[in-house]
Amino acid sequence: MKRSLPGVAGRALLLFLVPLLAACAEEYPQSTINPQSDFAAIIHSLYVSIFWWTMLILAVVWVALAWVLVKYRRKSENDQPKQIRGHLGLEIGWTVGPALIVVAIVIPTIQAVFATQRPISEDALLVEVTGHRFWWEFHYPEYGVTTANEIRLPVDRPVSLRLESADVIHSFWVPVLGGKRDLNPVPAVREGRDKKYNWLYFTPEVTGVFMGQCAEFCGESHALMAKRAIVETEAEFEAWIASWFASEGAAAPEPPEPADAEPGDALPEEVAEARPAGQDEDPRIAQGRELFMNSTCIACHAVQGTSAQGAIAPNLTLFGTRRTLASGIMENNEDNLVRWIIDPQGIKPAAAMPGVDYPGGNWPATNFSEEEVRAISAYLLSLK
Ligand code: HEC
Ligand SMILES: [Cu+2]
Repeated sequence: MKRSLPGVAGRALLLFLVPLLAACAEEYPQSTINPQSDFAAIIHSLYVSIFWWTMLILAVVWVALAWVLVKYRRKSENDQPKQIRGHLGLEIGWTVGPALIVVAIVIPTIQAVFATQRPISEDALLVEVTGHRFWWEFHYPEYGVTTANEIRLPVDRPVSLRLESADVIHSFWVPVLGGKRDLNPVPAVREGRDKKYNWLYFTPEVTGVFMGQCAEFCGESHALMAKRAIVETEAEFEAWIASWFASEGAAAPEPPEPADAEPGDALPEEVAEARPAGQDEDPRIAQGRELFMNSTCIACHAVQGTSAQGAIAPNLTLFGTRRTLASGIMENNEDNLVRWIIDPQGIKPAAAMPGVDYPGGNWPATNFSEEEVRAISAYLLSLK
């Protein structure tokens, strides 16, 4: 196949423009030089200071090089500068010089490692993060809340992420907040020993929606394993927790209390107010709920306060409030959701979910008609 020159030039231009324009994306790009947490700020200032020191070294080297080039340039046919073999001073100089530079880099680096590794305050919000092929699970033991793919964090409260994988190694990375840190499968340990987790500690300092993704190759759809961190005010966060329990009805079970908490002090008061049943009159939603609750969906997915209590796939409580679908790879709207339920593996190769006409995750094809899928989508989007 012959390619015309303009075609090639066009492609080259595109190759150049795509990253350039991607940098102008509306959402915060996945930039490590735009720190929004204490962790990211420590890394960033280390990076900036080392950058300027290396610029200084670069300037010194270039000036010396220019000086040598001019001073020792060839002036005539058989002109040769003085030849030297073995110069102790020079050799010590170019060994000790770089060694000192390495030391100068190592000291602040080690300081930054310790500063970002130390467990933060006692009142840190604990989130247990589990990586799955190819999605993220976020469990808040303090509240008994579980969600997926969009981690919500209150601004200015230290967080402590406990990282674990359900299968292969993944890596948590929301560049503006910090990371990346691996999520490893955590092997069982003998009685009385503590499991060894990886931890990530930081305090988000700015509200906003921040992009992240898996940063350790984990299989076919690794590149489609994104996520969002939603940093919001304390009040918004508390309201989210409350609506999580109020979402589907009165059947909300008590969340497990942490062993050392006073009974009842973990939850905001609104939790008790369940949403009145039957407030949605759209028949499509009712039909969708019926289909969802009577199909294999609930073998894998959970919706708080309903009989759907599957725990091996994303928890779909408050799904209608999610901005994104399928671990942050597309906007959460009805069309995308319908496409996803019909053909998850077409969108995400090797996703462990069945489509309407093929099996997945050890469950058979769901065999829904498009109209049924639309009803299910309407139901899921009504979960707010
Ligand atoms: C075998 C278990 C399984 C079954 C059955 C199943 N799913 Fe899933 N589902 C998954 C997994 C695993 C994912 C995550 C896929 C990924 O992102 O890699 C998922 C993702 C989703 C998502 C996106 C969640 C998010 O956080 O963005 C929706 C919505 C969904 N499934 C709906 C359904 C519906 C509706 C049904 C029934 C028709 C269903 N699923 C049946 C396993 C299952
Ligand atoms: Cu991954």
